[in-house]
Parts: sequence; structure tokens; C-alpha cells
Amino acid sequence: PRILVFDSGVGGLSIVAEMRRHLPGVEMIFASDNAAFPYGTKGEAELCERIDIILHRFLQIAPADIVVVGCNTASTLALPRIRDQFDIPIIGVVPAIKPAAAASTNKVIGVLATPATVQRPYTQDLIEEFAQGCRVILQGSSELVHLAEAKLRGETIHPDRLKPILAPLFEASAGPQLDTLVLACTHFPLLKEELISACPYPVEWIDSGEAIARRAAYLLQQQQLTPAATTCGSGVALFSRQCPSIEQLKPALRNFGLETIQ
Ligand code: DGN
Repeated sequence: PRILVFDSGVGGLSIVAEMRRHLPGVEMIFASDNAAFPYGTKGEAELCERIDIILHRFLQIAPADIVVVGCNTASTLALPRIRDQFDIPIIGVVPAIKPAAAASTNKVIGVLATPATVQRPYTQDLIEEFAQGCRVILQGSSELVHLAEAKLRGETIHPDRLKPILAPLFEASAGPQLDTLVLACTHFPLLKEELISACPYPVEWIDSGEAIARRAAYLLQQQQLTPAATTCGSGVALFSRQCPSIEQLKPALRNFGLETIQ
């Protein structure tokens, strides 16, 4: 079986990593719309139009059994219309607010995402539906997306660079402290070590990766596409634009088991 994970940048790789861990025998296609990076700052109409065009193109090159929209910014906006257009299962990655609300002892959670995701009605609906009785502190950052991209191109990211981004989540206020943080952008788990070091005290970190891999496993089983349990599946990275910085990404892509780069 073959799963295509789609994002505008390297964020989709955090999802590829979870797929590799849970479904080692599956062939992975990482499809990056790097020509339109970053999605987090695009207008809604422009983004919807772009996703329609590029997903069709990627699926023409690499037909897949399942598509994962490995981007919270795109999923919280365009999932219904993507599902309308394709007759294969589409898995969206959306903020893991429900498990975070359940895990939080103090009932104070933080959501770290792109500025677009924190503003989406979809995110507000998740909070209303699943975080009743919780204080939810939202923080949008595009800079973290760029820092994750830089890290995967080989740059060292000092945790001090992340401290000002995290600071608003931990600003003192009356009442209990934040104890759970949702990584609601697929780029951010790629910076988890640095984020842990930059945090003023230990918190519980929650992202959507594992749940997405479990959902994919279930859907494959339903289609009776069981991956070989022992063999290691191959991997391909597709880019919508060829550019020199892909060279810098190659070592990281290989670490995610993506050997062929097109
Ligand atoms: N990785 C995307 C997300 O999960 O929202 C953000 C990528 C971007 O283009 N900003």
C-alpha cells in the first residue's frame, strides 16, 4: 500500500515519521508544495484553489491508497472540499485539543499553531466541543515554521530563539498554571527537543501524529491493504518546485526513509 502525505513544507515529515513507526511496510510519498510555502500566511480562497490544483497533480504522479493532509493550516480550512473531490480516504491533521483537555490536570492547555490555524472557526469549534471547563491559551507563530525548516536543512536552533515565542503561553495570570501544550502545526514536533529546553517548566506535549498513523492503519485494514509487517517500505519525496535548497534537505529526507527525490 501507498500513503501520500501532503504539506507545503517539511512539517509533513513529522507525520511520515509516525507512519514509519506504526506502518513500516507502507510505501510513503512525501509531497511538498514548496512552491507555495508557507500555507500559514495565505488567504483562504487562494489556499483552497492552490490545494485543489496541487493535490490533483501530486496524485497523478503518485496515485495513493490514502492521502494525509499533513498540515493543520490546510486541514482546518479545506478538508470537506478535498474529501468531495477525491474518492480515496483523506485523513486530516487537526489540533489535538480533545486529548490535551483530557490529559490536563490543571485544566489549562496551550495550543501552538500557525497564526492561520489559531484563528480558524474549526479550531474554535474543537475548543467549544472538547475543552469545556478548560482555559485554552492560543499562540500563533510563523517563525517556528521557518525555524523547523532551517533545522531540517542542517542549522542548529538554539532554544533561546524559541523562548520569546513560548513566553505568551506562560505569562503569569491568576489561577492554575498551563500543564499541557498542543503542537498544532506539523512542523513543530520536528523542534520538540528545542521546545522542551525552551519551556520554563516541564509540561505534557501532545501532537496528532500517532493518532493519524493509527487512523491510517485502520483505513488500510478496511481496504484489506495490510502492509508487510517486517519489510521496510520505500519512500519518495515530491516537490512542486525544484530549487537548490532541496539539496540541503536531502540528508534529513533520507533520515525519514525518503530515498528518491523528484
Ligand atoms: N505544517 C503546517 C501546519 O501544520 O499548519 C504549516 C505549514 C505552513 O505552510 N505554514
